[in-house]
Parts: sequence; C-alpha cells; structure tokens
Amino acid sequence: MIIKKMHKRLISIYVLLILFFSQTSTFTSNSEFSAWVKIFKIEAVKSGVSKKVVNEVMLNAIFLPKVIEYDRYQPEFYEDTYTYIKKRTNKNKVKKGLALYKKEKSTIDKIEKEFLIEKELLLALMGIETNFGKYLGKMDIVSSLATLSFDKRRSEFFTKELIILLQLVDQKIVDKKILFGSWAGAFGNFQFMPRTIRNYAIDYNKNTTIELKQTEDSFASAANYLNKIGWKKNTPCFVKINLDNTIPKKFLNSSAGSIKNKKKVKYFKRYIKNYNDLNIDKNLLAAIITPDIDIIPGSNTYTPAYLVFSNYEKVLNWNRSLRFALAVCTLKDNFVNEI
Ligand SMILES: [Ca+2]
Repeated sequence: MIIKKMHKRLISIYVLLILFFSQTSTFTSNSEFSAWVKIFKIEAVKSGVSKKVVNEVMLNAIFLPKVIEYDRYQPEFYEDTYTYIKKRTNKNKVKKGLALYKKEKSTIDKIEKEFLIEKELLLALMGIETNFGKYLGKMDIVSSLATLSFDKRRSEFFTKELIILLQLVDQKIVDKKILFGSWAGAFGNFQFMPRTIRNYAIDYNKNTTIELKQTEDSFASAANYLNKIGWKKNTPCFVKINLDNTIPKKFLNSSAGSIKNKKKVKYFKRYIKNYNDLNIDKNLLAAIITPDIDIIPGSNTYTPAYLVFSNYEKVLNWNRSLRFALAVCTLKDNFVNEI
C-alpha cells in the first residue's frame, strides 16, 4: 500500500515537472521569438522595405507552434508513393477539374495557347495544390513565414521569403489584408511562395492588381512560371518501369534535391524489364527514380521505379518532392483521357 502511494506521488511529481518544463520552454520560445522579430525588422528595413510597412505587417506576427508540427510531419516524408498518388489523383478530383474547365474554358484555352502549357497540367497543379481553390489555406502567412524563419531547420530560406513578401506589400503588388494561405507561407490557387509571385506572377487581365485567388491571373501566372522554367509542351514527364535487380545502385535516385546520373533511355535497356513496351523516344535523356527507397522501412528498393525526363524536373522546381511531381503528372494524364 505504502509503495503504491509513493508510486502515485512520484508520478504526480513527474507530471508536474513535465508541465513546468513545457511551460518554461513555451515562455522561452515566445520571448526568443520577440527578440528575433526585432532583429528581423532591422534587416528588412536594410533590404529596402519602408519602415512603415515593416512595422505594420510585422505588428501581429506571432509564433505558431502548429507550423513547426506541420513542417516536421509532411506527407512527403512518410506516405509511400502509391498511397500518395492515389489519394491525390482520384476520379472525384478529375470530375471537379472538368467542371472547372467547362466553366472557364475560353480563359484556360487562351492561356494554354499563349504560354504553350497544356491545360491538363494547369488543372492538375491546381487540383493537387488546393483542390481547385477549395483549400487555399487560412493561416496568416506572415506569422507562418516568421515562425519558419525563427525556427532553425530552414531559417535562411524562409527569412528571404518573408523579406520578399514585405517588399511585395511595400510595392503594392500584394495587398496585406489578404495574406492568408498555407502553413508554409504559400498563397492562392496555385500556392505561390513570395519569391514565385515576385518572379512569375502576372496581372493577366490588366486591372492593376495580381489576383492569385482568381482564375485569369492565377492560371496565367502558373502557365508563365512553367513556361519560364522550361516545361516543354507535348513531351513526357515520366514512365513507370520494372527494374531488373542488376541495375547499379548509383542510378537509383531517391532524393528530390538533385536528379543524378542521367542517360539516354536506350542506355538503360538491359535494366528495364518492360523496355519494349515503353511508348517513348528512346533517345530522350532520362534518370531513374525509386522514391520509396529511403522512407519506407523494408521497402523493395526497385519498386516502384520510374524513368523521369526534363519535364519532371520542372515540376520538382515547383515543389521539391518526388511524389508530388509524380502525382501532378499522373493527374495530368487522367485529364488528357477526359478532355
Ligand atoms: Ca489582375
């Protein structure tokens, strides 16, 4: 009995200690965050943003612990390729995309012709990024970007993004009242990061503001972006292959950081069991990806495997995730069969 009581008491002390330390750590990160905001504001002014805009926009920036949780638990890190693609390219998604296309046909067709980007690709990107504008995100992206800048993991990248966002507000390209988007600071129908807005977004309907939550400006901006980074219309993105296990490991790419060891398709002939069924130009430059190799414990390293081409890397430019690019090109092909 006494032992039981002691045990209970120990547990309560333990719980109290945990509570104490977690409170302290929240307190510490809040005060550290405020100190970081002060330093950041000085840097932003140095980079040319007006003091007035820096103060106004940063006034309500808060540390969002949820953003850190999302950052550490992205589906790209734990979902296997088949699950990831299946979830994002189902019939329902195709149906929704077709409905949008029917409604906006003349605008989308015009943009396809002007920027030489397949309408199916644009629909696929919008479908995967925001489910056709349904999930634009409700996060205050100034706070999201500030949280990720304050956090150590990718501080430099997000600090630059936040400064660019302030510059866009300062130059009246972006309205500070509508800065709601994803936990990672992306915005609009196609989830543009501030840098993408600055480099590629356009006021297509020429009404002086760039409206990335409206069809005309958002589709034209996405098409302009893909065109500028070198997407080639009517050339393939990827094909699925069955690999022979004699393939040297150096040819297996499993990181989206950079795609290595590219060769002409015909070079890989002896390693691809379904080579003769591949309906592609065998002189195209290609690389092999095996996306599940690192994240799925005990996965068969050779399945699934894909040959990927230059267009695939353009989608990686958009979002550095092997699975994301596969899902986008899969959904694109699903639309091709329907439109
Ligand atoms: Ca506009």
